[in-house]
Amino acid sequence: MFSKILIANRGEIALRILRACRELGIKTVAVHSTADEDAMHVRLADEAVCIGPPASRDSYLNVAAILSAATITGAEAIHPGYGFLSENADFAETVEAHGLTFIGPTAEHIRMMGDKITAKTTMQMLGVPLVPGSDGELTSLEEAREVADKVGYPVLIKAAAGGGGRGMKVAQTADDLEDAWKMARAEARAAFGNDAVYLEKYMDRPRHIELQILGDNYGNVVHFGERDCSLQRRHQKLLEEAGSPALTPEQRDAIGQTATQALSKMGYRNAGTLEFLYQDGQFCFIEMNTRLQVEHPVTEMVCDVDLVREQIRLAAGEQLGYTQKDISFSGHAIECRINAEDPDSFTPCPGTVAVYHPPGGLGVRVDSALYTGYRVPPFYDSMIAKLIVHAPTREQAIARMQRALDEFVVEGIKTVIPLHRRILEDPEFQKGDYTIHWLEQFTAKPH
Ligand code: MV4
Repeated sequence: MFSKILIANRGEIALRILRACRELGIKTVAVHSTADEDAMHVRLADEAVCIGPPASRDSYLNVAAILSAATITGAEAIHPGYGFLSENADFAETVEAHGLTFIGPTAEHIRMMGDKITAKTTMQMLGVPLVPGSDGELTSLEEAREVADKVGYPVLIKAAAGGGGRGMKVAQTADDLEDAWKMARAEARAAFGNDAVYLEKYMDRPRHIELQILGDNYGNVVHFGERDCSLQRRHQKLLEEAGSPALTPEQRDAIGQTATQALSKMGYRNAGTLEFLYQDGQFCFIEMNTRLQVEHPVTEMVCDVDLVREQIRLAAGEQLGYTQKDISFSGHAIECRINAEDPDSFTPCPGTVAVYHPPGGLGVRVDSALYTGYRVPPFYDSMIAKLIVHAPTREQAIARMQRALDEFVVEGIKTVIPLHRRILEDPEFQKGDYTIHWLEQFTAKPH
């Protein structure tokens, strides 16, 4: 096991990793920008190293500064958290080349999944169901026409280097296809320096369901069930649930078995998430995330597992030590992302937190690096807390979340807490009856 880990991140996820390290008896090194001198992760870590000015590209994305910090402090491993360098294959490779351990998958698997065409081709080969579409990269507009005619309109042209909603163009009919093809390629070239594109049938009202998996270095892979992340706005998730209100335990077992078999054959290591679109009872793989995700706590609550502890153990070369049948699902969990944003316009609202009083009580968890008097800097993501509840049933989880949101006091800055309260009292949400389009329609309605 490692004796010292550097945490290459900030905010609540830096604290989350720090806490797992403490429980494992591992010393921690925080890194921070000059804007984060007063940040909680700096205060709580055993050591802290300033790695640059406020802009992320000069600090939290500064590979040389982070590696220097690891070297001078004698850290043996680096946990990247989410965002920043977490899915940068070159970073993972450089960390390992310096004799340190990257806490995550291999650089090869990160690279493979970063190319959405390779990711899909690999998954298809391993028996994971896909959205109907092109067999790999489209080589010409003529080929795009043939595939689109075969799968039927509307279709999407997606960038191989895209993901998370970037570089997608829809063609409603054959008349739109040439424009979509040209625009998708031009945008992909400009944004990613790679104009490879592929085509998929457009699914009009899917849910976004993702599956959490863990693999050790010896071919053992297990899954921890699904999260329903359909409640999003402009590709920013706002509320997540485990399990999905749309799935039965049998459907979960089936997709879980397909996915774990595939990842075991790949030799996938550490944490990963398979993203699916789910519509009319069908799972269609779209992308894989090779990192710990923001919404991992809902899985932790229903499976009673510490996913960060597991990531560290596995990166240190330990075996999983359990099999799929040892993993059980208990109750229901919901996470509300609390962003420092205007709840109507979604404009970021950085500033000083005048009063911070988080909720508590049975089944309530708050992952946050906030404190009274903290100044939310304007340079980074606006998420300031995650409020997670766990209860025996979804109905009780909703009631518990409503109670916890009522207790939550954040003064001095605007937050999306009022929006969460409106969502939780909505009858359609309460029925679990929503798709990826629901939140955008909900927030457009007057209230
Ligand atoms: C799709 C789709 C409909 N049909 N693919 C957007 C982000 C990227 N992860 C994939 N995305 C989508 N791919 C097909 N064939 C709709 C989306 C999509 C979406 C997916 C997941 C979560 C939120 C979304 C919001 C808009 C569109």
